[in-house]
Amino acid sequence: MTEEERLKLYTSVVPSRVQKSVQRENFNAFIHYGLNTFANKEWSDGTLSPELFDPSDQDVEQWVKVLKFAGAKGIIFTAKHHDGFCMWQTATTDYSVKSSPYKNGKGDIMEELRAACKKHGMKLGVYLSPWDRNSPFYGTPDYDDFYVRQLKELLTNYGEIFAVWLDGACGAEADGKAKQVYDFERYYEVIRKLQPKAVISNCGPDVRWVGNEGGFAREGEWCVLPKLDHAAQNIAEVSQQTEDQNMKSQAFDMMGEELGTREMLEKYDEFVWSPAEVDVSVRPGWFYHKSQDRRLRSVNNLLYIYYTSVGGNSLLLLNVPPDKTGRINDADVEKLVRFADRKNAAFSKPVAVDGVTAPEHEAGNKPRNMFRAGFDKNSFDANSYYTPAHEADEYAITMQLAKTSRVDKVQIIENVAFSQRIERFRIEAKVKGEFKPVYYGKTVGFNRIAFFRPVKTNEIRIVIESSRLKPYIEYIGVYEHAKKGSNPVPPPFVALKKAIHRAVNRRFMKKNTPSAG
Ligand code: FUL
Repeated sequence: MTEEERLKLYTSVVPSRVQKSVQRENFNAFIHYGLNTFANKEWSDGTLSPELFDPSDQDVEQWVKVLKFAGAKGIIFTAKHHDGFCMWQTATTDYSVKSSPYKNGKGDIMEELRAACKKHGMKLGVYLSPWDRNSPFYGTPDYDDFYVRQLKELLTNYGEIFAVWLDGACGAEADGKAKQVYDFERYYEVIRKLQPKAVISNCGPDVRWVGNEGGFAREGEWCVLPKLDHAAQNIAEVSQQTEDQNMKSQAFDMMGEELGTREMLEKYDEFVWSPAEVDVSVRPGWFYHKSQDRRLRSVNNLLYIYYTSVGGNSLLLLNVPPDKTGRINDADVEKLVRFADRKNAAFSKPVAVDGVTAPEHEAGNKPRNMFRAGFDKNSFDANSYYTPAHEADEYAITMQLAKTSRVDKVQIIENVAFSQRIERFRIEAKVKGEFKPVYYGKTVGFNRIAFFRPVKTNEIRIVIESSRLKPYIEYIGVYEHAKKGSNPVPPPFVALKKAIHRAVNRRFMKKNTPSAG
């Protein structure tokens, strides 16, 4: 295949309908809540008494209000974590809220959440851990039936579900149980049938785990990736079991710096659309622990995670765990409110663009389309965009601002109905009659927030230095510096932490690579 044929192949890969729906609203909240909360545990072993589940002031509506204020569009709830304790009225096991003192065994947190989400216009998703440390079926051929029964209850009785999050963690061997081989294909089928609009995340075909739980998004993030086994992607141990998969994991390193580059794609012939999701907790743990009340992420850190994930062609799934009262703790509420205030302020001063010059456009798809008034970042409009008439080595788009402003952010959105194309770009600002670079970027995709030190200017130029065939751009937003601190500074040690991640990963790969012969 020629290079051009390959580029045509890559750019023929586009998001599915369900994938588009989460990419437009790409900030969701994660809720880890269950028996662990009451036992001060992260991974309890399935033997804790249901009696422990006894929140003193259960208020699901408070969760929804706080998370909505923070800007989340959906909530993914741990209906069942690894301990097997079910937070809904299930017929599949007694290890559930039914056996707890909460509302005399009549409570159903999933149902309460459904009602609260509906009331406040929040989307609801479920996390149903495949690993179950309580189920007597675990490790036997009957487990899949049991799991599917649970899935069916959750996907039938609680209204529209926007995401099903399949966790890959599994420590069954440590429990002395046989390793369960999950029939993921069967789970996918059930989900597609019962909730056709839901995305299947993590160990699923629609949304890919970014590869770490530390809030690190990649600087260059691609959605077009080689077609690989989704189920294996997150289960490090499982994906290392067979030689075949081992080969794949070497080339396809989940923690690696950049996936989906031309060099990488060259080795493959089949490709899929696979957006990354950054899942991270506001606290050190996924569940609430009182001892961590003073160890929450800083507002700057939360903002940095937001800018680099939501603004880095990734989804963000931010975990906020309720405490033993059944409410989100004041410490977390305060943090989220400050985070939301800073984020809202940061985007409160869009700068109007008066004139734009760009390479000659394809008929109908003029540069003005990128700046149309009233653009709603959350609604997908595949029919309005700018694209040049011809292929070129470089594409420069120059914007004359309505007034000289202190600019500190530019947002760019590619029209992903034409796939993801931009590989490298820079942003320049005209200062004293000359263009000076203020930002160098790699990918754009469904959202790029380019942030930099404020620069006083009346003209901004975006130079696309490399693209997979010509770019299709749906939106460009220029923002004025709103107030001090509205842009985050990279948290300390970010480079060091990334280097550690890479080293750990290299060691892991080395250890798990079968020696020749
Ligand atoms: C991991 C789990 O083991 C953690 O407890 C948490 O649920 C996290 C989101 O995924 O695999």
